[in-house]
Amino acid sequence: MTRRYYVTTPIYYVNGAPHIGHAYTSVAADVIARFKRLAGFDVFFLTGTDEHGQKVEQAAEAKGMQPQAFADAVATDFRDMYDTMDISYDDFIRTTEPRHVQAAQALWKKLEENGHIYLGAYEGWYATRDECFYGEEELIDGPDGRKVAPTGAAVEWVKEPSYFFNLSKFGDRLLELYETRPGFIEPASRRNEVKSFVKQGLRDLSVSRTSFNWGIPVPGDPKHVMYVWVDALANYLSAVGYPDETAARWAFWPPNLHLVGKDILRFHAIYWPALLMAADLPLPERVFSHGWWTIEGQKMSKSLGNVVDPRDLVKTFGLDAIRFFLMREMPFGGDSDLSRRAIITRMNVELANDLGNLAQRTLSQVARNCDGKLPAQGKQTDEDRELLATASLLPDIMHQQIDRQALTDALEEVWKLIRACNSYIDHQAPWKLKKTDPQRMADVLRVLTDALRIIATVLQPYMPGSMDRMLIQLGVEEGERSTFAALDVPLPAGRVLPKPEGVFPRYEEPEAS
Ligand code: ME8
Repeated sequence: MTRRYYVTTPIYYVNGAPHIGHAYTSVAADVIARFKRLAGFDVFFLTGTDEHGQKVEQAAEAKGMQPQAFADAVATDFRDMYDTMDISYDDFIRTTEPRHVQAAQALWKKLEENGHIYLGAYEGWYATRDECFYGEEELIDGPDGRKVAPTGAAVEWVKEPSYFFNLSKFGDRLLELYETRPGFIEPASRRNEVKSFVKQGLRDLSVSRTSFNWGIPVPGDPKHVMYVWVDALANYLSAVGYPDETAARWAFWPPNLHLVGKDILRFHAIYWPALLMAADLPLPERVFSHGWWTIEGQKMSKSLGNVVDPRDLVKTFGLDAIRFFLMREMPFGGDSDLSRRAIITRMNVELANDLGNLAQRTLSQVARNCDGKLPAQGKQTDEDRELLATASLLPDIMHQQIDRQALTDALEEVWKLIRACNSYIDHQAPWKLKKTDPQRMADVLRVLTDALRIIATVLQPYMPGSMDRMLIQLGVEEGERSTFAALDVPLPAGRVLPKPEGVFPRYEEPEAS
C-alpha cells in the first residue's frame, strides 16, 4: 500500500505582494514534501491564496480595483514567487474558485444540519488586519493610548447581525484532544499557550458578516457572507474534493501536517479542529507553528518600508543559498533575524567551504588522478567503514527529524557528516597517496564519492537545483537519485564523470564605490 502524506501551508492573503515570510513557510513545506517523496510517499502538497474578506476588499479599493481583478493579479504574483523559489506544490487553491465556494458552503450546511450554527448579533471588537474578533480583556494599550489587539492591530467596534458557531461547547473535547494527542500542536511551548486559552473558556464564534459582501454567501441567507477564517480553513477540504468523499483525492484526508506561522495558531489549533469535530470529520494529525523573521533586527512592515521580496534575495545570492539560509538560520520553531551578513556567512562557510570544497576537492582528484572515471569500491579500513556507516544512516535519521519538523536539526546532521568527510580527506590525504599507493588513493576517493552521493541525495529537498548539479557531477543518473531506496545500489565502477565545476561559489561583496 502506498503511504500517503498530505501537507499544507497557510493560504496567504492577497492584500499585498508576497514576501519572505510567505516564502519561508512555503520553502519549509516544500522541503518536507520533497523529502517524503524521496522516502517513497505519495504526497499531496497544498498551498494557495486567501482572497475574501474585508482586508482584501479594502486593499483592492485602495488600488481602485475590483476585488476579483485585484485578487487575480496578486495570486499570479504569488505563483511567480513560487516558481522563483522552486516550490513543488501539487495544487494551488484560490478561495474564489467555484470548487472552493461549493466546499465551504457544503461545510456550512453540514454544521447547520448538525445543529452547531445559530443566528444572533455580534457586538464587539474586530481587527481587520488580523481578520480576528477579540475579547475586551485581550486588548492592550496602543502607542497613542487607544486600545489595540494583542498583535498591535487597530480594532473597531462592530455591531451587526451574525451567525454563530457554538464553539463554547467544544472546549472539553479540544482539551481532551490536546491531552490524548500531544503531538497535535507543536512545538510544546505553543501547545501550552493554546491550552491555557481554551481553559479560560471559549466564546461562541461569529461566523458571518453583513457589513460588506466580498465573501462566500451564507447558504440560504445571502445577506451574510461567511467569516473569512471559516472560508479560508475550508480550503484544506475543498482541495481534496469535499464534500465528495468518492473523489480520488479524498484518500489524502485528513492532513498529516498543517504548517503555519505562530500568528495563526489559534485558528488552526482551536477553531479548525472544533469545526471538523462539529462536521463529523477526522482531524489533522498535526499543526506545527514556526517562528517569526525580523529583518536586520526590525519587525518587517510596510510602514518601515523593509518588506523583503524573496525574489530580490534570489537575484543577489542565488536560489539555493536563500533556501538553505532560511532553513538553516532559524531553529525551526524559534524566531530569527534575516540579515545580509548572516546570509553571506552561511553561504561562504557552510556552502562554499564545507560542502562546495569537499565536492570540488574530491571530484577534481577523480578527474585528474582516476582518468575522470568513478573508482571501484575497494578494500575498506575501519575509518572508511565508519564514515560510510554514518552516511548510510542519514536518510533514516533525517526522516525522523523531518517528521518532527526539525528541519534545522536535519541539516545539522548532514553537516556533521560533511565535517567528518573533510577531516577524513585531510587525514587520508589522497593527493599524497597518488605516488605511494594509488590503489588506496582510488579507494579513498570512492569512499568520498559514495558519501557525497548520499549527502547530495538527502540535501535535494533543501537545494534541488544545486544538488541536481552535484549529483550529475558525481555520475548519479536520475533514477539513481529519485528515491532513498536507490541508494542501496552502488554506482558501477568506471562510470565516466563530467568535468567538475564548483557548485557553490564564494560570495564576494561588490566593492563599495
Ligand atoms: O494569515 N516570519 O495569511 P497571511 C515568518 N490568510 N513567517 C511569516 C512572516 C514572518 N515575518 N510573515 C508572514 C493569513 N509569515 C491567512 C491564513 S490559512 C487557512 C489562512 C507567514 O498572508 C506565516 O506562515 O497573513 C504566517 O502564518 C503567514 O505567512 C500569514 O500569512
